[in-house]
Order: sequence, then C-alpha cells, then structure tokens
Amino acid sequence: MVSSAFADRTKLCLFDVDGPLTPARRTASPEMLQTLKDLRKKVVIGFVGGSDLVKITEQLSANGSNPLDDFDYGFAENGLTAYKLGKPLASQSFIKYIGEDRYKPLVNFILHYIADLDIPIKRGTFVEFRAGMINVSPIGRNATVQERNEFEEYDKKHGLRAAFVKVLQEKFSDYNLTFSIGGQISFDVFPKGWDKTYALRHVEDEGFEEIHFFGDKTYKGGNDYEIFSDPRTIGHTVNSPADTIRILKELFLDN
Ligand code: M1P
Repeated sequence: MVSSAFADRTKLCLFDVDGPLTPARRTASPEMLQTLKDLRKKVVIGFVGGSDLVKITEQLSANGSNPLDDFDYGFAENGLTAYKLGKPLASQSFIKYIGEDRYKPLVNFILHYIADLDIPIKRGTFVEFRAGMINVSPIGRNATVQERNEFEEYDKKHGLRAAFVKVLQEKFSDYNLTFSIGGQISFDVFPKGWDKTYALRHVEDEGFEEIHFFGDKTYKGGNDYEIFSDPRTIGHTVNSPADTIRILKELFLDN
C-alpha cells in the first residue's frame, strides 16, 4: 500500500529535467508546467536531474514559484540532494566519500589536462564542486547558450569529452568513480552507484504500484541509462518536452 502522504495516488512519474521537461539548460514552457499540474492530481511526480538544485530551480520555476512545492519529490545531483513534499531527505557528500587526499590529485590532473587542451574558446569555471559530485567542463560553465551549442557540435566531431573521460578512467581506475556525459559541455564525476538510480532509494519503500521514468539519454553510456533500465522502473525514452507531454496525455491524462 502506498504511504498515506500521497493518499490515493498510487503511481509515481519521475522526470529527467534537460530534454524531457525543458530544452537543455532552458526553462520549462507554460504548457509543460500546466501538464505537470494536471498530472499531479492523478499521480505522484518528481524530477531527477543531474544538475544542482539552484540550476534545476531556475529551469522549473513558474513566475518565481519553487519547484519543491510543485513536485512531490525533488532530486538534484541524481538524488544526492533530495526533497519529499518540500522537506529535505538525507543527502550525500562527494568530498566525504573521496577524501581530501584523493581529491587533490584528481582535480589537479583535471585542471592540467584542461589547461593543455587546444579548443576554439575557453570561458570560466572548469570544475564545479557540488555536494554529491564534481562537474567538469573543458570550455567552462560560464559559456553562453550559443557557445554551449557550438561546443556541443565541436565535441560531436572531435570526441573531446569521451577522450578526456577515457584518460581519467585509466589514470584513476582505483577511485571507484563513474564519469558520465549527460549534458552539452561537461561531464559529471561521482562514486559508482551514485547515478540516477540513487533517487530510487528514497522512494522504494513507499509502495508505489508503478514507477515511470522519462529520460532522453537512455542509451548505454547515457546518464539516464541505469534508472531507465532498472527493474523497479517503467522507462520511457523521449526526445523533447513535446514528446513527454504526448506520452503523459496517452498514459494518464486523456482518460
Ligand atoms: O542534466 C544533464 C546535465 O546538465 C548539465 O550539463 P551541461 O552543462 O554539460 O549541459 C550539468 O548540470 C550536468 O551536471 C548534468 O548532468
């Protein structure tokens, strides 16, 4: 039986943010926000993004509203920062896991590697230190939307991030880390198992009849792959917010 917190809503829908709910790093449309509002009357809803909560909040807030009030569950950094009905759940610390002594050689190596990269442009914030992971960007997280798009195209041709990840996997093979390319300009680094399935730890005892997951990078190697293929979820691959709305209507809203 589903926990009393959710009354008669017995199904859960979890959404990756970039792609399924919004265009990459952009805000959700009024149509998407209205669809989620309608959906929430029927099923429990949650977001599960790789980004940190500040960025997800920018993307999902409608006229200054707080997404933690608009979703039953809020999972940032793959669920390492987690909220249920607006209240924080236990979180995890990347630096505690890895330890300062092991972190220093890793970040030093990353910064040297980026310094030696000859790419068309570089901006700022090459390593973003988060609660449950670090995010590494060869161009830098301060890139504008246009610069992001150009970098993404450049990376498709040159495989810059894939090569970088391969070097790190070899050099730090004893660190038990996952290097995950989830967005346009960066990759995430976190302990093995701290992928999006981490979020499921927070919901598995609620007794949901079904847990649906909507993601775009659901292929092997994508950052939605593990949760999409997890036996606890029913996975949906979507390629845009419009695609998500279409499936939600078919499954939950048009009947
Ligand atoms: O949600 C997917 C990814 O979104 C961002 O990636 P990028 O800036 O490269 O487009 C980051 O927040 C990343 O952590 C996240 O996995």
